[in-house]
Amino acid sequence: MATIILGSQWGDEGKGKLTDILCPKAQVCARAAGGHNAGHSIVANGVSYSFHLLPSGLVNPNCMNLIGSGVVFHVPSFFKELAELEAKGLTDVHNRILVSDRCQVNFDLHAAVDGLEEVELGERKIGTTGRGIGPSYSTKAGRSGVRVHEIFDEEVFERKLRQLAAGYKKRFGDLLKYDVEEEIARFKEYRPKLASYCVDAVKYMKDAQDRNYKILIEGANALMLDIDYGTYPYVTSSNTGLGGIFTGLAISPKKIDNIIGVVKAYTTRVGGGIFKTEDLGEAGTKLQEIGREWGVSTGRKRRCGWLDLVVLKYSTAVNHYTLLNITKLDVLDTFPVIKVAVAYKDPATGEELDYFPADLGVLTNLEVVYKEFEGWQKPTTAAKSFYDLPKQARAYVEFIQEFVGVPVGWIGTGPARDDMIYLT
Ligand code: 2SA
Ligand code: GDP
Ligand code: MG
Repeated sequence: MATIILGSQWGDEGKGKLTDILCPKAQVCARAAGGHNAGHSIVANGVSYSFHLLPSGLVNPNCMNLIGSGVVFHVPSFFKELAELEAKGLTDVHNRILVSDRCQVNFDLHAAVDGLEEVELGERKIGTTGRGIGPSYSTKAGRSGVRVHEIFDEEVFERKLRQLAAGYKKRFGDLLKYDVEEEIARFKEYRPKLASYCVDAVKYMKDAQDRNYKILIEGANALMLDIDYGTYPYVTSSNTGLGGIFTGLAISPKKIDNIIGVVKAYTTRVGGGIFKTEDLGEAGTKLQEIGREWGVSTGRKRRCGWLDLVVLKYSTAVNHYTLLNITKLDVLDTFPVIKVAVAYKDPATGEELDYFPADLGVLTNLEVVYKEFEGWQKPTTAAKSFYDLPKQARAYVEFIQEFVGVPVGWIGTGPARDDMIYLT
């Protein structure tokens, strides 16, 4: 059977931590989409780990890890991250990681183009991570990309990469600071080192399912950054929602036992784009500081604001969560009043909108309707069960659960592995 973990908001909800917690029950932990733009943090046995391209299941010594076909694969980051994990004492990571040979290769060329496209957008820039994610998925969709298996056909590989670089050179001219021959030379070193990690992931996943392995699928980014369902164009370039899991991993829908939506108890967003509940005042600053809201990959400050239940309901309608993990409840511990968005209102007519519209221009002019909760103003980190939580905190969690219509299975009360209340 397979369990899917998905970000329900704009990312950084704490997917990595839940993946690490559920991993001991799994034989395989797999990523389906995104690339090294992801940033998943785990704090286990006093050690902090950051995952970008690699699945978080690598912390668990008994779990195989797979980078699925839907991921855009940046080879230097792959080796760098493995080396960093080794340096932290995870010495066997090389034996527990596999890469689909159908992955698209994310070249340094793509990162250079990412930067130039952001410059072209000027004030309307997306605020990407600069990791070449958009250009990698663009070349994939444009059918000019290079797949991992092609790395091993030197002639084809070099021809295709030169062609790709020449195309971008035509578009950007001297603005493109990129030397294709240097990148080709680097791949001469990677090629022999990479071979042993590559697998036919369709075959691998079929065998794993035939053997009834427990598979844990770690979503990257989050639904509101999905290329089809997110706040387009301020999104990433993959399907970060449920759909991307199936295209990226060849998993049987019949094998899915749970789809877990990870929900931060407030909201954060990195980069540009609409964020109706963003708080640019004192509350936002306090959430940012207490929640330590800085990007794991780029170190950028995350924008902060209140939980938006209209977003969460929308996210549930797309991803069909069967369970929720509310995270970072402890960050709200000192707030006297906690606000939650329950609808949007047209200030001219008073009409309320209780769904998330496709046309974000419509949303821009609407006001947020908040429900206010009394804060609990007590620490929650030591709570071991739901009933250890202050009654105001329980009311907050129960309201979310009822509003969205999905049971809460876990509540995060701190960054460490042990700071989690189990309700399942
Ligand atoms: P991209 O680089 O093309 O995927 O950027 C497009 C948008 O997607 C957002 N995005 C993210 N948002 C939150 N967290 C992400 N991962 C890192 C983290 C981010 C970091 O965990 O902290 O370190 O800055 C992530 N990756 C992409 C991005 O901000 C753009 O809005
Ligand atoms: P992901 O991208 O969804 O895996 O989330 P990130 O790792 O980017 O960001 C979540 C951050 O919050 C990390 O620094 C985690 O260690 C931390 N974190 C996760 N759960 C909790 C929690 O319940 N409480 C607190 N205080 N921190 C948490
Ligand atoms: Mg993150």
